[in-house]
Order: sequence, then C-alpha cells, then structure tokens
Amino acid sequence: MLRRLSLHIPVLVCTRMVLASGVMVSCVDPQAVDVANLPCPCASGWICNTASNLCQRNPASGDDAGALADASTNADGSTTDGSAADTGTADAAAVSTFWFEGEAASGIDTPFQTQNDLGASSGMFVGAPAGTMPATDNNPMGAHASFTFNAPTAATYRVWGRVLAPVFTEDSFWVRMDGGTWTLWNDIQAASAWTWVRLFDSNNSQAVVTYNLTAGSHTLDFAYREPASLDKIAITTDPALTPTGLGN
Ligand SMILES: [Ca+2]
Ligand SMILES: [Ca+2]
Repeated sequence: MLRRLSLHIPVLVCTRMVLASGVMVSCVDPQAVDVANLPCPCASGWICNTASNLCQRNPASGDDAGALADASTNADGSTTDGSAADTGTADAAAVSTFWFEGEAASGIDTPFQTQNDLGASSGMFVGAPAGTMPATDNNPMGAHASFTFNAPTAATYRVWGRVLAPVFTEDSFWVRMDGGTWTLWNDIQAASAWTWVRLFDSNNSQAVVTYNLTAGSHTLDFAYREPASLDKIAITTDPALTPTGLGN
C-alpha cells in the first residue's frame, strides 16, 4: 500500500553581496526560517503581504477586522482595516479625544468674551458676563464660539465642558455640531467652582448628546443662552472618559 507523503520542496531565495574578499552568496528557504520580509509563499505562522509579496508574522491578536483604524501598523504593513491580508481579531477601539481651551475658540463675538480667572485652565475662559441679557429661548442665529477638529475615523463623539454655572439663571448654552440643530444645554449644574459636565439635551430629558461623525473636519459651536462660563471642552470617542481637574 502506497502512502502519499507531503514533501516540502525548498524554493531558495538567495542574496548576493560583494565584499572586499570576493562575492558572497547566501540562500534561505522562506518557508523554513523565522525571518520577516522574505518572499511568499510563507511558512506557518506567517502571512503574505499581497501588496509587496513579502512574508510577515501573523499575530494571534492585535490585527484588525473591525471598523476602527489600527492604533499601530498591522502585521501586513497596512494601517487601516480592510486589507486582504488582515486575518486576526479586531483591535481594541482606538480612542480620540480633542481638548480645547474655551478662550481658544474661533469666532468669539458678543455677548461672549474672553475673561480671566485664576481657577480656570490657562487662567482664562469664554462666556457672557452676569447680567448680559435675559435668556434667549429661541435658537440663536449664529455661533459665538467655535471649535474645529479633524476626526481620524468615523465614530460616535461626546462632549464635556468645564463650566462655571453658579445659579439657574446663569447655567446654559446653545450647542450644535456642523451647523445642525441647536441643543439646549440648560440647568447644567449649580456650582460655585469649575465643574466638568457632559453635554446633555434639556429638551430631551437631559439625555446625553452624541454625534455620529464621519472622518474629517467638524465644527462644534457654542452660542449664548444665559450668562455661563466655559473654561475648556473635551470632544471624545471614549464613553468612559470623565475629565477631572483642568483636563488633560
Ligand atoms: Ca438656566
Ligand atoms: Ca481655559
């Protein structure tokens, strides 16, 4: 009875080096050695980068198959999802957080103004002084402070503000993303000290506001509703993030 044998027939890959003492030629079998960047086909535990036709180690995990961009280079040399050689498990979700000083907003205009406070991050904040005007219960015509950022991937973003809102008549803003519908952020939190508060919708049972954003440029606008002070903001994909102190 004949037994069929599976034989590995080496296909050697040779390199030629010119030395002072002469020419040196060294050859290896790419299916039998533990070296990256050898030509395909690849040994067990390695994957073929079809773009370069080179072998690279296939990790048991850390490669991607998910929707988020990799935090680091893939085994196949790509840095984003969807390449032909991706075979591992999904990456941990990449987290993006953008921090802005309120006073660094673009387009700051009346009734907002930048003001000084030793307790504020960078010693300054933006907002309307107490007694500016009554609450504007209608959607504002335009923004009074804007923050533009570049989202690296499509993701869901949340917003935190480091605010000072001492009384109920001085504790609200209008907020919108990319020129969309204004969100009423009212009854923020009566506190005599700067406090991090998550953006919520006062017209929707104080539900936390989330924005599903595409990769690319986006702009978050704040507008006057009542006198309240905005020291700093965080725009983040991390649902577990709760800023403390002065922020990052
Ligand atoms: Ca209020
Ligand atoms: Ca500040």
